[in-house]
Amino acid sequence: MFDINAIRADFPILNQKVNGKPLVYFDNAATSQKPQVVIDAITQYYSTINANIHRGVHTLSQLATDAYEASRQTVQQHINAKHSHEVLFTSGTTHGINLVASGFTQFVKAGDYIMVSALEHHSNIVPWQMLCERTGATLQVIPMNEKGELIMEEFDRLISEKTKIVAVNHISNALGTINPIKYIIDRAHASGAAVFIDGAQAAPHLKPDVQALDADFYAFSGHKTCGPTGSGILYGKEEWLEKLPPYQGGGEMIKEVTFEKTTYAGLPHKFEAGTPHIEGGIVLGTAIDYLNGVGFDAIAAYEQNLLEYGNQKLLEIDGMELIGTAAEKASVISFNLKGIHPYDVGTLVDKMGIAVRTGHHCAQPVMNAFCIPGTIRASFAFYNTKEEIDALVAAVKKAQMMLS
Ligand code: 7TS
Repeated sequence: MFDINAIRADFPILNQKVNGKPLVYFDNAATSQKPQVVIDAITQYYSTINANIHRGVHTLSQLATDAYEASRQTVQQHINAKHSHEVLFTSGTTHGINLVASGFTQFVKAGDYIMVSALEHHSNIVPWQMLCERTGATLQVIPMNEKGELIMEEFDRLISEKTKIVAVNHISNALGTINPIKYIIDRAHASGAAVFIDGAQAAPHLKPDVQALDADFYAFSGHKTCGPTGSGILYGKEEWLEKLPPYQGGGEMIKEVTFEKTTYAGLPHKFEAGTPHIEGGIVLGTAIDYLNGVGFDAIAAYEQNLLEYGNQKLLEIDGMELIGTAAEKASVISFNLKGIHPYDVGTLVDKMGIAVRTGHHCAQPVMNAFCIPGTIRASFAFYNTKEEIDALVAAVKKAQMMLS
């Protein structure tokens, strides 16, 4: 375990009042807060080495390039990728999914299947639907049970040699379910399908080992992992990245351009057209170093403790309905109060300084499966406390009184 007061002191934003009340930030699944080292690293970059990368002979350009490539190596080590050129900088998870779904056009034909799960965020549904529309393939969906767990027997039944790629999240954003991705990857590989893991909600809570998982692709967003907005990572196995076509054309992704024909640069540059989010890429490395300094084992243990406490305390409220009660869960609690619209609760608790997300959480199919318009979602990070959960419970009770 770690010193929670020291951790909280790393996050300047937490030390303020919102609507006259101490801020309780429970919208971490939407975006995480940033520690001072990350905020400082942004200023440091622009104050000392700002230059375009991979193209200047001048010193600043080389320093910026070195910092960018050092960050790529930080990420490579963090996720245990075999090669640093398997680590692509993106603008976030959505970008990574679109890059792969677009590239898969040439590997998919009418009659094939693309598989997603009932628990996906819209960004891990829509690009695959678009792929189906382009190719005539059909979308298959791994269903879930009433606890919000994927039904593996159905997955086993659905998958076939016609399934070209299985795209699932590691952790669900709407319910917090941790999915059995190792099982899914191994079973999909046995029938010849590639696997894309949407790690947007996992990367803030755990250290993915892409080689141990044997994932073909693994994507996450910098802004959910204490890093800058607009930064992200797409890991792809070398053999897949070699096979996939470039996603965007432009500067820095070419070997040679003539009007007759262009040849492309090697990995990772083939997928990094144009001037990237240089500071974002560099500072994402700072964020990952920070999280590793705190320690993912400590983070997981602490957050599980918050989850248990939150479940227990929220269930003491009359009319409480927890949505998503999977056996394996990350620190996300989605809930509703009987007879009250989630939006009304969210609005009232905000007046009491508490930030939660309400609505469908960009996972409308999940809400449809539970026949609800949305939920109130409290998503905890390692810098949250039990006292903050107490404040949430008190605020929800107060909102309930005002609304009933
Ligand atoms: N996949 C999952 C599982 C997500 O939770 C999100 C964002 C995305 C993909 C997209 O990430 P982006 O960084 O490219 O936008 N999820 C949420 C959320 O739960 N609340 O706000 C954003």
